[in-house]
Formats: sequence, structure tokens, C-alpha cells
Amino acid sequence: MTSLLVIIVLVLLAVALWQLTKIFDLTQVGSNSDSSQIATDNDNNVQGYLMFGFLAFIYIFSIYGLFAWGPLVLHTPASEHGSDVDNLMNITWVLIFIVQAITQVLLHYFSFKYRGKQGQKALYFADNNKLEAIWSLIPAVVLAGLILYGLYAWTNIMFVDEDEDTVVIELYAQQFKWTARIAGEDNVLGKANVRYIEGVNVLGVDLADPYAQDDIVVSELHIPKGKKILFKMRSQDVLHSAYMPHFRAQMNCVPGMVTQFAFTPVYTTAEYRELPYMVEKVANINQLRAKKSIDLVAKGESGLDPYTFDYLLLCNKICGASHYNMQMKIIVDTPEDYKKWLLNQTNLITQVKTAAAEPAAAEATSGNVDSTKVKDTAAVSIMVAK
Ligand SMILES: [Cu+2]
Repeated sequence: MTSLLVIIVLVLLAVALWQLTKIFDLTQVGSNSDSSQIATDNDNNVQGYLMFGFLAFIYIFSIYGLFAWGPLVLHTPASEHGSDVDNLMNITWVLIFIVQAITQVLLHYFSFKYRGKQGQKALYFADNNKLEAIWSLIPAVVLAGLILYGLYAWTNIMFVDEDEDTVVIELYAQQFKWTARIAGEDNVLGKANVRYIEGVNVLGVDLADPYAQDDIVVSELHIPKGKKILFKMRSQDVLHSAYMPHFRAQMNCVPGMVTQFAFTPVYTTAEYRELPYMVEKVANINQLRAKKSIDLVAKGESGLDPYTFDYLLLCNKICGASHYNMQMKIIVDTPEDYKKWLLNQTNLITQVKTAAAEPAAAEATSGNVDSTKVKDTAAVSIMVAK
């Protein structure tokens, strides 16, 4: 409401100013002011110096931005291929910076130098083949180099050898959460279809598929360090995008198809937390949180907990109202810890069986058996038996 009022006030102010200038113009009628609409030398000079002013503004703002927001970048990549992505990004930035620095100076300087002067006539200049060749060839060669390097990096990152020893994990996207499925001992994911979604089987895994028997469904994902993880992505509803910024990985999750991305984590969560840059970053965040907590406590609310770093899987496609909160924690363990964690997980089949047994047992003890539910439970047991 307040912002609406502010907008109305601003619009009314603008209208008032516009009316005032009209009144001012009317008072000038008859005086010998220049109303010819043709730029005078004075106008051209003002425009010329404004050009310089704008040039200074974009340079000062760029340099300020580099210092103010430069340290906020992601820093050390946590995956093997991450440095390739960073290199490509850095090369692109440096090129853009050089080209922009040169072209903006030339653009603004020449606009100033050749600003209009009374009585001066512009030179008619049709073309210059040599010049055109230079400014077409240089960008063409530079861009071709950049694109080729990008394609080389992309194929390198995306290529997964069929015989390679990977850990296969499914990432399932839906509005607004992630669920992961580990392929288990056979390292093959069981078939899945949205029609099989029922109860705890939120991913619609085909429980009759032999490959599904050892699949493990989790909402907080652990992965081992130093091993290639092959992620297979699916979506239940709309386009989502699995984004793991610290691993420099992103892939769209498209309803009706399976997409994939593979990477090898190089730091465990514990190791990444100890990196000097991360220690400093977390300390800064916690300083801000402590400050904020003082205000909150003063207002009678509870303070903020200290922040600890964790790898995250985020959604990077605006997929609906709670898109901003669509995330899953990823924990990179040492291979030994990963094995221990895996041993403690219950596979999906067992989860389904337990879930099916629980209501039946509860109903049997209460003596109030709902025939439809018994049928459902029986159906699940048959599927499991298959
Ligand atoms: Cu999403």
C-alpha cells in the first residue's frame, strides 16, 4: 500500500513538473530566446562533455563493482572439471573486459572530438575495405577460438565412458523439492513411471523391476569423494534445473525425459569447510547474523543460529511460487564414511513393505479393518513379490 502511494506521489510530481516547464515556456514567448530547435555550439559542447562524464561513470562503476562484489564469487571449485569451467569463464571475462575498455574509450572520445560545430559539414565516407576486414576478422577469429575451446571443454565435461566406474544417482525434481535415488549394489536404477507413484514410493519406481530391488531413496544426499557420480535427472511436473554451484554443474530436469550430468567431487564437505576462503566467508556471514540477532532479540524474537557451510543442490529454473526454497543438502564423504552411511540406509522396497505393514497392523489391533486399504496393501505386496 505504501509503495502504491509513493508511486502515485511520484507520478503526480512528474506531471506537476511537466506543467511547470510548459508555463515557463509560455512566459518566454516574445523574449529573444532561441527556440529554433537547432543545436548551438553550446549544446554540442554540453553533449560532448556529457559523453566523457558517462565514460567516467561506466569505468568508475565497473572498478567499484570489481572491488565491492568481486570477492563474492564462488571461488575454489569442488569438482574435478570445475577448473575447466572457471578457466572458460575467466577467459571470457578478460576478453569482454579488454574489448569493452578499448571500444568504449574510442566511442566516447570520437563522439566528443567530432561533436557538431556551427558551419562544419560532415565528411561523406562510404566504405573502407581494409578497415572492415580488420574489424570483422579479429572478432571472428577470437570468437571462433572461444567457441572451439568452449566446445572442447563441454564435450570433455559431458563425456561419460560406458565402462567407467561411476556411482549412479537419480535426482528427481518436483514442485518444490528434490529427492535422490541411489542405484544400489547393481548400480542400475530401476525403471520408474509417474503412474507407479503411491505412498512412500514418491518417485514412481517400478517395484517389480529387478534393478529396483536395491534402490535407495533419500532426501539428503551423501556422495563419495574422488569417485565419478553420474546423475540422472527427472522431473515430475515442470521444467526444473539441477544446479550444484560448488561443483560447477547444472542440467535441466525435463518432464518426460532423463537428462544427465557427471562429476567427480574433489573435496569432502569437512575439507571444503576448512579452506581458508570458506573459513573467512563463514566468519563474515556469522558476523552479519550475530548483528542481525541483536536486533531480533531486542524485538523479542529468537536470534539466528550460526551458519555452517554445506554443498547444496538448488533449482535454477523459476518453477513456481516456492522455487527459491527448492534445495537439497549434499554431503561429500570420504569413501569409507560413504560406505558406512550407505549401510545405514533402508532400501525403497523395505520402506514400501514397512509402510504397507504399518497401517494394516494398526487396523488389525483396532479391529476396524478398511477393506479398500487391505486391497491396496495386498496390491503392493504382490508388486513386491514380483
Ligand atoms: Cu524447480
